[in-house]
Amino acid sequence: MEPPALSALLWDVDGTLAETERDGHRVAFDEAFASLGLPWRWDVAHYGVLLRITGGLERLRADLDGRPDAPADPAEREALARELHRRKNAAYARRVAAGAIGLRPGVRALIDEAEALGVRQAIVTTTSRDNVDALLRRALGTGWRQRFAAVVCGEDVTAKKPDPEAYRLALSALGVPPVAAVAIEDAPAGVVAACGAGVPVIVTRSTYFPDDPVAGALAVGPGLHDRTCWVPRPVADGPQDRDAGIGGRVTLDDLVHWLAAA
Ligand code: XBP
Repeated sequence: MEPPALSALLWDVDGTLAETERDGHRVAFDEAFASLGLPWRWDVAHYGVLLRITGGLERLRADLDGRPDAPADPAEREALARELHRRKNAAYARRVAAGAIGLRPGVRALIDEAEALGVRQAIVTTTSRDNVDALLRRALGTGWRQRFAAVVCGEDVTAKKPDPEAYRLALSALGVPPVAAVAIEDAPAGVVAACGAGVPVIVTRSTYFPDDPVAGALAVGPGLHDRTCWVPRPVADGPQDRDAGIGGRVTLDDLVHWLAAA
């Protein structure tokens, strides 16, 4: 039987391309609070709870709603949330440009392999466009945008993940049916979004979502750099690229086999 065609890879950003949350966005939110003289800080554990809300602005709104020392007037509270978010994104971009956050191991190799084999790629994220640009400019160089056929960000959608809108937009920009694509995600909201658009999805576990239920995923594993511990197991040993683990890295072939098995 012919293996299923894989025409597109759809990449989530935060947690999947890079571990951006704990030492990137979280710290940048704290910088934004401090820059306005606010005493609020989001520690590592509290940020994990807040991360269940997708979108940094939405996260700020939810936090401010529960703070007795936040402005009571809704318009004032909204203006403060927007100013904090603007400052947070600027602080995040500075951190990333300074080299604080790199791609997760195995990511670069799969991007390169997909490109070499003519598999089109898209970014599908609920984060802001400037944050994606800061991260990928630093990781892939100034020409990073040419490597992706579509880049769907938080500004492009009316509803963020877990809503499937971002995935639907990417599919229509690429002109591929959902079953010819594979999404790579780390968080339950992203898996729900991909599944909602009918896109098969694999999960690379991340710091903040180490064992959350991800029903409907094709395969789940610790990262793209190491084929050991994936469920289901990849078929054969993978290539030993520079940053690969002992079992070799996850390849496009693995994705095709997982698709076929589904
Ligand atoms: C992750 C998010 C984002 C970031 C913060 O998106 O939910 O909100 O945490 O970025 P994804 P912004 O996993 O889809 O990449 O402040 O720009 O929203």
